[in-house]
Amino acid sequence: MVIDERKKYRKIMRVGMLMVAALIALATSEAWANTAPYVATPDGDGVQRIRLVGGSYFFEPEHIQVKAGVPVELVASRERGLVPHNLVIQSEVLGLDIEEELEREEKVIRFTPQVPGRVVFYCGKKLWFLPSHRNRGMSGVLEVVE
Ligand SMILES: [Cu+2]
Repeated sequence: MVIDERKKYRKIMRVGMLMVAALIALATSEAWANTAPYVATPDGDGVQRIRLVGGSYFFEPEHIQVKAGVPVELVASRERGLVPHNLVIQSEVLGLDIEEELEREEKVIRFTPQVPGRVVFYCGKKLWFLPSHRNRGMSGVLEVVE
């Protein structure tokens, strides 16, 4: 009897561990991993201007490539709907500390990355116990090249 209980306990633990592993895999899967980048080309005034739209639960484009040392303007907005979204881009290396609410109206976010590198941008919204928007796929990557 005691042995049966132990077996049952071990089985429950194994299933539990598998579920935790699956959740971790889900949480760390980023959709942009294999996408071709949207390569910004400077406008006439030398600014790399990129229109970025956030929605439930995506960013378009989700992989952006810009040149280091050239000013960037993200013209950011969110799609129609009631769900609030924001844009978070934080990287000490790239000198970026951006956290902006996304509105229906376009908002211009300006910065000039000085060094090459990569940073994941994402929506920082989360409702109650539901998975965060980031974990639901609302993330992308900003790649800064020489
Ligand atoms: Cu969001």
